[in-house]
Amino acid sequence: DPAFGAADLSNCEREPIHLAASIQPHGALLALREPDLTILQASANAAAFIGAAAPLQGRRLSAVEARIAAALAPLLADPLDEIPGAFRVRLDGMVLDGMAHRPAGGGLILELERAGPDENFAGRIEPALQTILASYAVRPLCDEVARIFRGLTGYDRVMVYRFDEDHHGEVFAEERDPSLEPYLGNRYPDSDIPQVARRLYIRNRVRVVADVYYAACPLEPRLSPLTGRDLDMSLCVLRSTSPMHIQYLKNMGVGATLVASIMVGGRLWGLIACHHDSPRRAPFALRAVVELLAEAVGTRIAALESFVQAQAELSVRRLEQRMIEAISRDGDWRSALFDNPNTLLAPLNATGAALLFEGQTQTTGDVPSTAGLRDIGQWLDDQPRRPVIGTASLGQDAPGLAGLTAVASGVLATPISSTPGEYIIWFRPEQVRTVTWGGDPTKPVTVGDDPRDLSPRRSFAQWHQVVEGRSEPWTPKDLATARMVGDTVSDVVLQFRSVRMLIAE
Ligand code: BLA
Repeated sequence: DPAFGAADLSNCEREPIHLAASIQPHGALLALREPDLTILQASANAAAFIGAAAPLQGRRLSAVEARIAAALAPLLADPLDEIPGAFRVRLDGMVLDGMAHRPAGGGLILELERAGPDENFAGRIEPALQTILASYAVRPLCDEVARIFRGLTGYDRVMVYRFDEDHHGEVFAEERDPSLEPYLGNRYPDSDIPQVARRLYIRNRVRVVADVYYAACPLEPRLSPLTGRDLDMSLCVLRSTSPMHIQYLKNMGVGATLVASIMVGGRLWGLIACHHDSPRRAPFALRAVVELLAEAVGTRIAALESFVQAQAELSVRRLEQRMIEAISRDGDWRSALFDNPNTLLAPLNATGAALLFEGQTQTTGDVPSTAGLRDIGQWLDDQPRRPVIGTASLGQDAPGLAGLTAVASGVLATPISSTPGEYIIWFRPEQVRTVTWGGDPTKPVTVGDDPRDLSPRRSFAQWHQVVEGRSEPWTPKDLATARMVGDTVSDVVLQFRSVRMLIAE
């Protein structure tokens, strides 16, 4: 694996970003031995930062700066493993925020930053929370979040960046200074945020780059005397950011960032990314508010998503009722599926749907030709029989059907009887057809492997390559809804067939 800072485009997925061995220089870091709080490692700027004589290594914190040791002492009874403890301390002519936690590998990490101006955030939290918790759908919620965070943080661009089932990202909401190029709606490949970073962001929910042009300040000595290895900086707020990502930000013209994780049901749903065009610090108090609000956003999204699922269930129940009514009224259930295009399309967020039944096809929305539908029916019959069969890349799974991918890259089918060839099928188009780039699309970008080219423009082009021939992925909820429709229609078909038999006798 590459060492920190030595990754290139081929192996950045495995860069150990938590072993940075250096910090951003707007604060200072001390690694201490417990219980005597002897300083084992210090960032190269630490002595100057707290106004103490160098070297600090080998001395006790209480001897170096008794006021810091006294402020830290009450926290030491806490576990400080996943949740750092915080304190404030007044030294000669400055106020510092301190954060302490116990990293894997032992010892105690103490980070110090200058406290922010005495901003009173309390009055901002309550209305923000109310807006977040009262929002009625995910999109308006995210629009509000971008607005709230821009007002709260003062950064000049705030994006809600949302991940899909395949971990690709989309700028889902944005609030920005009018002079900036919009990124709203743009899509980026999963490789822009390596898995190692995503795993880290589940534990460490708020990150800051105070000045993209910083010179990293090394830990001295580099290796922890406790373990003989690099210090695990996963939970450090001053952790030096991967140079890969820094290059990306520089190419984007960004001067500073503040990013919070949005967690929904234990997974990383997305990020709230705040960018500023010049250096900008996010002091502890602001980060604490950001973390709280991001938590509320995740909670609200979880509630709204289960609400959407409940609505889908309700609409399938209604559909069942309408099919039964249609049988008694028209002697057929099919009209209930097709009298309104939304009946089939909306619950699955599909652009087309088809019913293959007793050798006939009925459709709504954008679907392949009748011949294409029959070929898809044949292909479905050849698959192992399952309650739902889905693909987001038909052309890849069924090369013979590659000609259909413009409207049907995404196919989701559910059998509606035990007879082969009888399905309800939903379609989604190739997603690159549905997404446009906010910049100048006439200037093509070649995706080479030079990290100096990293930028949203390049990544958007890369995303195009990655998702060519693919639709928006079907989510587990889509599969569940499709299955529910399939089960319901199967029941109705059974009843319909036995009623018809009775009448025929
Ligand atoms: C991290 N890359 C990130 C983060 C974002 C992006 C949001 C998280 C930063 C954080 O949470 O603090 C990507 N930022 C974007 C995108 C937009 C944006 C897409 O504003 C679009 C508007 N990055 C690459 C490539 C590699 C890479 C190709 O683009 C590797 C080969 C690496 N990105 C990379 C790494 C991190 C990262 C290593 C982790 C940075 C860290 O926390 O140290």
